[in-house]
Amino acid sequence: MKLAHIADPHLGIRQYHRQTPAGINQREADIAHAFRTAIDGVIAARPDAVVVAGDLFHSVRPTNAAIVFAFRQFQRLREALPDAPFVLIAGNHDTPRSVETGTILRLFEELNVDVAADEARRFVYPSLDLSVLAVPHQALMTGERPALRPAGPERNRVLVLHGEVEGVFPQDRSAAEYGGAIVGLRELAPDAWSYVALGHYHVQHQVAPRAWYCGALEYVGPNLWGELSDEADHGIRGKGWLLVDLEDGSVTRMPVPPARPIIDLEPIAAEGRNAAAVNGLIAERLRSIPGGIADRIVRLRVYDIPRHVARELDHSAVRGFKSEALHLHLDLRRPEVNRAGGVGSPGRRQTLPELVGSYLARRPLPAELSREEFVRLGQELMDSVERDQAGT
Ligand SMILES: [Mn+2]
Repeated sequence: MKLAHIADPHLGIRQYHRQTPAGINQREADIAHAFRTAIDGVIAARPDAVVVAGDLFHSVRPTNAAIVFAFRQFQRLREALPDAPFVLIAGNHDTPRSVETGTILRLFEELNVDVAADEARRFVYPSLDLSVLAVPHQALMTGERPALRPAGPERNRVLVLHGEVEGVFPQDRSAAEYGGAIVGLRELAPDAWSYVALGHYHVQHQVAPRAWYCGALEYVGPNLWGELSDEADHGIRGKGWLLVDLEDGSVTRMPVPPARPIIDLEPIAAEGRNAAAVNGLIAERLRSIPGGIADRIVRLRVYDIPRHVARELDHSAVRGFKSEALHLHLDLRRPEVNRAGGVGSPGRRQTLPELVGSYLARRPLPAELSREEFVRLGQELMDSVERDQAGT
C-alpha cells in the first residue's frame, strides 16, 4: 500500500517585489507552480492514500486567489483518485489564533477530504485496512494532548502530525520555523506506527525508521540561506514530497524542481581593499554565474567592509544588478570592531542584525501577533537600515 506524504506548501506566501505579467507576486506564483508539480506527481504515482501534514496556506486568511488555486488542485487530485483517502491537517501557519475566526480548510471537505483543523481526529478506511490519526497544530497547544498511539485493529496505522520533534531541528535555529508545538520522540512512539508523516520542518529529515519530515515544496521559510546550509549539512538538495510503502516503510523521494536557481556566491573578503577593488570583485562574482543573474535569487556576502568603503561603492551598478535579479541580497558586513559584543558565545560575537533577530525571537508578544512575521519585519527593517547606511 502506497501513501503520498506532502507538507508545508505555504500557498499564498508573497516574497520580493516582482509581479508576473498577470499581476501576481512572482514568488507566490513560483510556490503555486511547485504545488501544481507535486499534485501532478501524486496523480502519476497513483498512491492508495494522500496526507498533507499542515501549512497548506501561509496564513490563516489566505487570499481568494490562493483558496481557488488550492481547491482546483485538490479537485484535480480527487477526480484522478476518486477513492483514495485524503487527509489534511492544519499547521501553525493555517491555524486561527481565535476560535471565532474559523478555518478555510473545512472547505475541502466538499471534495471528500478528511480535515483535522483544531482537534485530533481518527479516520478509518476499512477497504484499505487503514487508520489515520490526524493531529493538527492546535491539538498539541491546548490542555491535555491526545495520546499519540494507534487505537484500532487496522494493519496500516498512520500518524499525521504538524510540530517540532524535540532534538531534530539543527542547533543553529536561524533557519528553523517558529511557533511549532514540541513533541518528544517517546511521545511520538514511532515504532507503534506503520508510518509517521510529519510537517513543520522544511528540510526533508528522517526522524526514526518509519517517521519522516518530507520537507516543504519550495523555499518558503524565514531564512532561505540558513535553510540551504541546513540542507547541505544533511546532504539534501532541494525540495519534494515522499511516496511511502507502508509494507516495508521505505520512502521514495519525489523531487519538485525549484522554479528558479537560488545561488549563494562565494563571499568577498573586503579587508584592505578600496571601493574600486570591491566593485570589481562584486561584478566579477555576479558575472561568474552561468546564465547570469537575471530572474534568479542571489546572495553575495562582503565581509569586513568599513562603512566609508561601503558608501563609496558603485551604487548605480548595484541597483542595476538588483533590478536584473528576482532578488539580490548584497550582504555588506562591517569589520569585527563595529559588531555588537558582549552577548552570545565568547568565541564569536553576534552581528547587530543577529542580535536583533534573536531578541525579537524571544521577546514576549501579544497572542494575536505572528512571531515569524514579527521577526521577519524586524530583520527587513535592519536590512534596510544597513542598506541606507551603505547608500544602496
Ligand atoms: Mn511550515
